[in-house]
Amino acid sequence: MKRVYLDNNATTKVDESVVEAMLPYFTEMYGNPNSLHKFGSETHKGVAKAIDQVYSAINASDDDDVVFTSCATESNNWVIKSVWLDAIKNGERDHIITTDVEHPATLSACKFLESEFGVRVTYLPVNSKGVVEAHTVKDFITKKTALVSVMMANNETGVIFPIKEIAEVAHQYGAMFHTDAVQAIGKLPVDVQDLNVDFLSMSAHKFHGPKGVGALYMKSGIKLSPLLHGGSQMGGLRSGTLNTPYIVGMGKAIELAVNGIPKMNSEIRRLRDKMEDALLELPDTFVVGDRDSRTPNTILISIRGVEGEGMLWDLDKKFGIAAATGSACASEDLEANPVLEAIGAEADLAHTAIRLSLSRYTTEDEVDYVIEKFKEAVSRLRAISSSYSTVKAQNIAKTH
Ligand code: 7TS
Repeated sequence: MKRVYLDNNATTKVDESVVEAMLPYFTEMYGNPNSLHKFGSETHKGVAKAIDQVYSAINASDDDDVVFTSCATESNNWVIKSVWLDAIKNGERDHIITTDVEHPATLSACKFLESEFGVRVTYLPVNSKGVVEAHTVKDFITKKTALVSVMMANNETGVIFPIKEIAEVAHQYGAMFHTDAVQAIGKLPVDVQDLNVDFLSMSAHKFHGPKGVGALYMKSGIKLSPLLHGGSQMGGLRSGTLNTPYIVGMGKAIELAVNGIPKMNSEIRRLRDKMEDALLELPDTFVVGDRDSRTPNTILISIRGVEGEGMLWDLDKKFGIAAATGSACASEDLEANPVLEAIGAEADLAHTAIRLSLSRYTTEDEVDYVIEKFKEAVSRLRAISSSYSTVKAQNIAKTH
């Protein structure tokens, strides 16, 4: 069976040249990059190159810090928990602002601080276009706000948030600003100096790098309490022997990802739009967020009258298509999904929200195949659900 992978917002395949760059660091150049001998200095060079690649990908200045972590979950947790330690527990402020559509890596850390330490957290809703606007942040921020954490692009919808404006609002009130840029790297230009963010999280496996390595950017002059105390690696901020092959892989991957942005915004955007236009020909469907305000690779399409799990099952098992649904279908679940709730999906009808996320490797042939099979799956599932409704209605009529 043909197989098409359209779940690139969950993870991506590792680029072959990234694997190539990593391989020697497992077997030939295995010295500890902090050792003083030649084995150490040659791996140290690989790490230094990766650091340069990350700095230049996000236009960090030489005085800023970029610390390699194991993933964005770690980077987000580090910021939120250290801000609590530094500015809330040992400081004057007691409030965090975030949005209710952040990844659980942010939301769960905030909820932990709320329940364990009584931190006040405001979870801002998205508007009908799936965006949190800067004026909404302004309505809730006070001089007691320690941190504003708003993602750069949403993983479910691809909707891009106005983080430059939000960072400005945060700074007007003396709060720090963090952005989870996991879904932005390789899809949008990310310039930390222009955006004026204090912290920025990323994860290599979202842009064709390996799993198990990420980074946290910290603006110069802003210091967080160390995440790991130990042998003083990474400037003492995150001790532990460096994961050299993965760091080298992340460096190569981010360089390729940034070079790939023009392709993402031309060819991949065209394929995404072609697929979106074709799928919207299905009656009772809509896509969340304006096309031009989304990352060029993402579609979250809501389909009335189809059950989400069934749709994913059909796509995967019958047609070999990998898609995702972070969002749910039945009314109880619908209420729990802030994205669908905000755009006003009716809670009394079954809605499926299927996420299709392309990568820079997605081809026209794959998109054509998905268009055809997606429509087939929706028609089949709608037919099943309407014949089920008819039988149910007949049975109810018989009992009266
Ligand atoms: N932040 C965002 C915005 C994400 O999309 C994800 C992963 C993470 C953080 C966590 O990244 P990790 O590397 O630490 O795991 N998002 C998804 C997704 O949308 N479906 O699967 C994983």
